[in-house]
Amino acid sequence: MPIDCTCSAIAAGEFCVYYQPRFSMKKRLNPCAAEALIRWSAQPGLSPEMFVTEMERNGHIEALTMFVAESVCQHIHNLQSSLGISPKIAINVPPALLSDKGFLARMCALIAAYDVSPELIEIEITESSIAPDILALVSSVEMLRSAGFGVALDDFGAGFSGLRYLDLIPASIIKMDRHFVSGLGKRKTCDMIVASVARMARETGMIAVAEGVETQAQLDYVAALGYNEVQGFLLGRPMPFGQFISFLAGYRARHQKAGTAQPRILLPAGC
Ligand code: G
Ligand code: MN
Repeated sequence: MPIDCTCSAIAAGEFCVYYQPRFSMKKRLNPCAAEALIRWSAQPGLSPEMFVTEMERNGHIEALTMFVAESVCQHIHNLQSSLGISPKIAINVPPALLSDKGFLARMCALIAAYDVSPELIEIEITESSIAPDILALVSSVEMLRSAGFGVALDDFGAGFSGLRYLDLIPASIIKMDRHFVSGLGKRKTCDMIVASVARMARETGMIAVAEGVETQAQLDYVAALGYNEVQGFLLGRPMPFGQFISFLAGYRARHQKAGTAQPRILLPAGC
């Protein structure tokens, strides 16, 4: 890659974090969480897939991930103090970094510095690269869960992990890859896979999230299968933090006007 994907670009403030909301099926599609997504503001033409892959290769992914984690903690702190809102936010972490013993300590130091509860942070295990040591990964996930963090199997069904991860890793959330969601009603295999994952999640007590929901038909389909939450362009695109604040504030204003009950995570008592 001709562009210099290194820590100096992070230090120069060239990156920012966008947020894509996730919605609860049970609670009339209330926003219940969001995924933090890195964007290279100084290189808008470069897709995150391209530079994240390059940084996983050149060893700068740890710095990038910790930049996202710190931004997320800062933003949660900001939302708590300015709006009284405590959103649950997911961070994408490659398995090699997650397996590193120091990762948990760094996450604990960050949440302590910004006074953020671990229950508000969800670690998504990405499937873009293979786990170098599955047992080390399992042990890291166990420690993260014991410390109170949520852990998600991201892009489930795509990439490197699949059923072996499901068997071994004590995750709390499973995110059905958007490839299979996009094939719903079109390909029998997608219908079967998306249905089986809903069932596996239910039977193992995991939260099932359908990713990449772009149409009402897909939303209806995953709702009928019992998915707990949805994420996708139909309901919300990734947005900069400023817009995310307005989205949450606007949602709260509409909600209060309607005089309905307070939703679960975003609007704690007293807001
Ligand atoms: O792999 P992961 O699920 O973390 O990827 C998130 C990426 O998926 C983001 O870049 C986001 O823009 C993209 N994305 C989110 N929702 C949708 C969707 O409904 N359709 C498509 N095609 N992409 C989506
Ligand atoms: Mn993800």
